[in-house]
Amino acid sequence: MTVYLAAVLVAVTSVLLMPGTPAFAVNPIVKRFAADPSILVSGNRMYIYATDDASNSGSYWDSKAWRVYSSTDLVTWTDHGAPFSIGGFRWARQYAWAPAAVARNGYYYFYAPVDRTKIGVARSTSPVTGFADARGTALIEKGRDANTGEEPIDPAVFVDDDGQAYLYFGTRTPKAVRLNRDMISTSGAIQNVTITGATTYGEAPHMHKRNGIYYFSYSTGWPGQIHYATATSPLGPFTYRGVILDYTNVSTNHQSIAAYNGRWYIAYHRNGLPHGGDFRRSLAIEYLDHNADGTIPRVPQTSTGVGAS
Ligand code: FUB
Repeated sequence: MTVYLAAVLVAVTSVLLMPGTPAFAVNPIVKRFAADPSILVSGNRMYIYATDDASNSGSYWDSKAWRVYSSTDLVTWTDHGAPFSIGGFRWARQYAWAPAAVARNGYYYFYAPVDRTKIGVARSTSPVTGFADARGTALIEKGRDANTGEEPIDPAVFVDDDGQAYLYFGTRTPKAVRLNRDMISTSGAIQNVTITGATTYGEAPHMHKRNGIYYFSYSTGWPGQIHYATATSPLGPFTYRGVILDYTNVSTNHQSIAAYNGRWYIAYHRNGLPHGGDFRRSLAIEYLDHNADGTIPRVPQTSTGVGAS
């Protein structure tokens, strides 16, 4: 090694090891364009399922595959590639949009909106590969099912402590329906989720529960903030409580909230890589706190992210 190279190495190492200084920017968490994060915690890992913006045309959200990443320290992320693609649903053609995943019954279930009109479900014994269409038909389909709303997209799955699972989805009017224990069929009617207060619902529904309170979060529109509303039941009615995340620097906003190793986190997307934009978004993650009264303070959008300081 030359003297010059050795000097550079020493300088870089001393900066990285400076106490109290973030070792590096964690956000965006991966260097490939991806969006619409959905967190799944399984075993000792956090998985993030995402829309693959790197393989779209750059002028629309028209990619045909999804992406999955995982980490144990939330700093170093493994790219597991595409867990599933549109071709896995023989009845779907295009638009691999915001997915969601859940572990249950010894399987991983992957819920995915396609064609802007349907939500399908695939199943695997692995969280990152081997997913196959679990039904052969859409789980939710506009035109077939009553009350899907104009655009049944953005699935979010929540399993309550009593074992009852719920699927949330929808644009402009939030929708919810019970899932059977098999996680691949619905039970009862699709309901509207009602939220009272000074808020608007756009898309990106998400549910988390803490201390018996049901937190329904969502994007307000295009562009959107992430708002949240609370209830004492998973189907509401919900009362608007406030802003979790402000507008980002892209036209959409989409969040996922989960607890991991004793802390709460929010994953979302924004323009964070060179040549990024509305259709070339990047994944970010931040800490999310709950105040003593159960309210959620607004989350700052950082470059340092979590775990690195
Ligand atoms: O990625 C396509 C769409 O953009 C998602 O379905 C919405 O949530 C918005 O983020």
